Amino acid sequence: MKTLWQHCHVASMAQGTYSIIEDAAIVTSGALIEWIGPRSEVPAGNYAERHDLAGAWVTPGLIDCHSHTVFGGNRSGEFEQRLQGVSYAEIAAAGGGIASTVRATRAASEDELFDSARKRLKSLLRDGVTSVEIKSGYGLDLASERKILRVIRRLGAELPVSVRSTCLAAHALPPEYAERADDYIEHICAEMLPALAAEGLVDAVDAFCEYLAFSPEQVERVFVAAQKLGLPVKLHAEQLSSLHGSSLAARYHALSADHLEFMTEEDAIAMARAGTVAVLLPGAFYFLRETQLPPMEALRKHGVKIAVASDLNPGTSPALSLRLMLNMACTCFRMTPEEALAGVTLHAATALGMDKTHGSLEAGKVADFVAWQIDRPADLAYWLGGDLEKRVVRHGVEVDL
Ligand code: DI6
Ligand code: FE
Repeated sequence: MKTLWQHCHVASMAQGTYSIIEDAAIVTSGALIEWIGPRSEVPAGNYAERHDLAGAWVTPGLIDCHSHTVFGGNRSGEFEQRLQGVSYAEIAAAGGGIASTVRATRAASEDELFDSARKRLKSLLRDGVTSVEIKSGYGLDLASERKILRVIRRLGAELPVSVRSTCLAAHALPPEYAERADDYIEHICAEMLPALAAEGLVDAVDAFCEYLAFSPEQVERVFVAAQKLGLPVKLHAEQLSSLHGSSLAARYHALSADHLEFMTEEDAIAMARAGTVAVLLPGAFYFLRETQLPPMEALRKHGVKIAVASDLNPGTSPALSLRLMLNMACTCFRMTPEEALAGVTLHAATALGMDKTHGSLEAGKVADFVAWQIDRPADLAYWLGGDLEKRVVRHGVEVDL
């Protein structure tokens, strides 16, 4: 069934630039874009449906390529503590931080986790998100990681969004393994990853490379195990210190290295060579009041693709709007609105290994797009959150938000 969408302008984001088509039209056939171009050149045809987009600006559906949407509890109490001057590291050392979310997540039922995550995910969807990556990592034992990953799969099955699931078992050291980080890494590699992968619950494998999490040597063992299972890797790297996790990620041809405030120019060169995407997370930067900026000039100079994501998590980025992250990427990191939009469309798709089918509006790609009632594409990064008037189309069908 062919559908014609017209009376719009398009920022197709092909090649990661606006690639504007004024007075455009889009022909979809089932879930795919069959044709896109100036309205004056629309192929003649028998269209089953015609939609008037009322002068909207059409962009690809937004892609949030880094989130921890599934967790128990929340940490607004720690937010208050931090405002009294207690640091994130001090809270973590006192048993709070990730450990407190792990306790709440282990205690929650699968249905409870689903219900709370569903609400957060719906908030992202109402902001124009049509694809999202969600990580496990608040379970830290086989049964609890499985529970989270099953919830992630269920979110993708029940909500109008394409969901990629990432196993982040190497997020933090669970209490049962206190002082035995190497044993926990061994458990991840020998038991958890093979079991979870065999159950079809894992699309990629992530780890947290940081002095308060896992060393580059430990991360490398996780990468080797992931690659044996044929799973792509990604990494939380250089968020709080410079351990060159991003260079390690590049050596393993990681899809992405994420955070990166403390990365060096050498890391950027390695990532550019490997095609590893730099995923910047301005919500965490803002929420932690970080002052070290990611090296934007080095990333640009060496041609590293830059994505932007919510990092939606209870500790460092309780971000329920991806568009707000666009504004923060521009305001905090001095990205241009065009770079930021590429960061939540084409480059985000690359960070998830789905750029052949998603992330830009081109014939042959999946028909995931948003028709925004805005004056210019830069408006998406300009307004601070809020609910912009829009129509969302996923797989060629209008979504009811
Ligand atoms: N980096 C982060 O910012 C989050 N995880 C990570 O590896 C923090 C997660 C949390 O504090 O709950
Ligand atoms: Fe994260």
